[in-house]
Amino acid sequence: MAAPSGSQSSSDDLLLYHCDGSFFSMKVRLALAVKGLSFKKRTVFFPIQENFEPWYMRLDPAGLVPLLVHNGKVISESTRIVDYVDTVFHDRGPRLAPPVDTDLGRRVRHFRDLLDGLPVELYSYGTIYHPDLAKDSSLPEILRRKARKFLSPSTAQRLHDLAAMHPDLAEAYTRKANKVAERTRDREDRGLIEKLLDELEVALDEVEKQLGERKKEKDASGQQQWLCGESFTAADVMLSCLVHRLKWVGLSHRSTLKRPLLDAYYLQAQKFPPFKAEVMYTTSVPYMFVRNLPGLIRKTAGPKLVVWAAMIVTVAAVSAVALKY
Ligand SMILES: N[C@@H](CCC(=O)N[C@@H](CS)C(=O)NCC(=O)O)C(=O)O
Repeated sequence: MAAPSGSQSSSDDLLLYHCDGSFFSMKVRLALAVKGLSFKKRTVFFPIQENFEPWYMRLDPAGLVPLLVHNGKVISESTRIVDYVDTVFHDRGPRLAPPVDTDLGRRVRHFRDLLDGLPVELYSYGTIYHPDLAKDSSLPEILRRKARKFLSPSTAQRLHDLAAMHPDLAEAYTRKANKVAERTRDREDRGLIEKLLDELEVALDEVEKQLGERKKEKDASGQQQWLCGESFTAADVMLSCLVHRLKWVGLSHRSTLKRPLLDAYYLQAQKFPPFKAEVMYTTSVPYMFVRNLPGLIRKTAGPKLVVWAAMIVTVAAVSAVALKY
């Protein structure tokens, strides 16, 4: 989609390396959609640890998604990406991070910092390692198993092997191997996860209080409100994705079930078209399965297998139709 006239930058050259179910990827997809920017997506397949491949580590030595490439410029870190597109495409869509010399801007900055500082990854993996901390998780057991494997000692070993095979990336691989080992320790530490969940609740209590202010404004003006005001901002990018993630991993009893305004906020987000498209659908398990399977087969078994599979499905479909009539 070409930028409308008057726009200084075209979004045509935006390429997002992402993964459907990744929390930080969904933040960026949502921000891009709210800004109304068109972008190409390239899935980085976690089940086969594609983010460890040398071509990807050369793009991002941390080996993480999301990663945005705009006109050849590589930007990592979800919050930086959101700020980047908000600044470069300041004339497209709403301002996600309004200037901090306004009340709205200061509020957005405060809540965004508060929520950005939460260790979301440890909530997800903490409940995968300690399933009894979760209730009614929507995460299928197969994904939990995959996630546990992702952090097994064999993963750290694989990274050390890759460091030996690719001397130019040795430092990056070794750093990543150490990080995997450190994260595994944190995730296994039940006491730490429980403490982090208690701290999460303190932050959500502050959010609930702020939503109370918005409710008063809505009652007075009749205008729909988000976390900081009438417009959907960077603070909402983070909050809506966070609440969705907490529900996904079975932590609603620590979040929306205890906080009616947060619950109403989540219902409102679910009706917001960019959220529906880039967060809800893309994290539904059937969608992820159908969308990612062909790419995964192509990557692991080669293009020939995909052609054969397509031919078999076509022949089967034609035969089924022919036999019926
Ligand atoms: N601080 C980074 C975190 C990115 C991150 O942790 N991404 C996860 C997926 S949600 C990832 O790439 N994990 C793969 C790995 O740790 O090897 C951001 O905000 O973008």
